[in-house]
Amino acid sequence: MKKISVLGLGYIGLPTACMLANSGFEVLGVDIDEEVINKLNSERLHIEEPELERIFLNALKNKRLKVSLELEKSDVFIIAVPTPLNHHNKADLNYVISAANKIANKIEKGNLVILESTSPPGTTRNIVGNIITKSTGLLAKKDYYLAFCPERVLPGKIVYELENNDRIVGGIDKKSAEITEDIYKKFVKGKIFLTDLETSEFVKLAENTYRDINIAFANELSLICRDYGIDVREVIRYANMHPRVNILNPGPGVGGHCIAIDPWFILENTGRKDTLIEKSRNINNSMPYIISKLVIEIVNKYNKPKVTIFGFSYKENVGDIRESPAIIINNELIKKGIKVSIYDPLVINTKYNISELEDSVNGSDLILLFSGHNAFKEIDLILVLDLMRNKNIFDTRNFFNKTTLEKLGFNYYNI
Ligand code: SAJ
Repeated sequence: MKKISVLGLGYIGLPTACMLANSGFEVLGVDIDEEVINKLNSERLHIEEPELERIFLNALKNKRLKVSLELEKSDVFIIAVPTPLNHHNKADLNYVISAANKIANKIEKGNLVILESTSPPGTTRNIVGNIITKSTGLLAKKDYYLAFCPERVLPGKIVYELENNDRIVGGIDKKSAEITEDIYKKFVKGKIFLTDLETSEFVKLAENTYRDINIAFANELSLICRDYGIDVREVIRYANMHPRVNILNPGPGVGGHCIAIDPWFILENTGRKDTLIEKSRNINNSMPYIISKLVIEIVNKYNKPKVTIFGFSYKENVGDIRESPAIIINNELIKKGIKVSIYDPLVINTKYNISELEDSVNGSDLILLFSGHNAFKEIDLILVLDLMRNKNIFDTRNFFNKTTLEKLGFNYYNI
């Protein structure tokens, strides 16, 4: 039986560690955050994700999963740490570097090192590989195996997609890719494709960049449709009936720690200027400012206006507010002296002004629907209408039915 260490117990590392443990491996999960380790050791999760608790408790019950602040000798090391964006739109690889150094202290001949964290092309070979060689003298290919195996799972469906999505494995050589495949195929029901390191790193970035550009196109269409007085949602709905057209949805901006970041990683080592990728990023980044401006235009006519944001997370049905464009909207409105209250039952432990439903809408002049959580379908809109001072609703996701809301007495706005 192989011993696998997973470095980084966040949204990807923890579910992956649980999956591996439930597939029969002896797994050590390692994290630098003492609070995370303490929580997990007392059988509590530090992140919310459907099905995660079930597989975590199962892994503990089977006594296959241990978590610790300290890394141990292992047959396989999987790096699943964050790769955030720095202020110059470059990858901050400090967590990867630190994980590689830890592995360098424990690695032995014949071990396998896998990077899962989304990274600019070349990171596995030039950062992880070089750190290990420099500090141990061990050479990838000759003395140990090295691979990149990107996660491709959707927050909100991580456990399901970990099991069911196809995987792309890049190896420094064929053998590295093959032994990585042997591990993942223990729990992955999708297909596993083998390629080289840089191709697999690039594939991951290309996927998220494709989505970002598609959303930017939808957002640009929404602005152009405004000029014409046409409903962009209807345009997209009809256009998508064409068998080779699939336009995504316009919205109040692209958030999260993947799609808003990865397009920059593609550009990182190229020096290319004036790219479609960068322009798309800029269009998506401009959306929360455009929405803020439209909202300000509506509420500015009121004395001491108040706006209520419904849904603060970066997208529907998750509690994650990392890179949420709602934060920008919140700040822009506050800058203009507008009072903002937030209703989001999924967001916990935040410094932002989150209230219960009734408090959040009491005396409000406008509801801004930012993320369309399923739970909002149950809201008693008549009660809400009653509590509001002015009955405006700005629906950035086409979440509500316009006719229904207008019949109830709302002034309905969208992008
Ligand atoms: N969004 C729109 N319009 C759309 C779809 C999304 O404005 O039509 C916005 C969302 O509201 C959100 C942002 O884009 O703010 C990103 O949401 P998402 O659901 O598109 O993606 P993520 O960031 O939650 O997950 C993505 C996924 N990548 C792809 O679908 C290609 C996931 O499979 C990746 O594993 C994940 O990034 C990751 O970790 O890289």
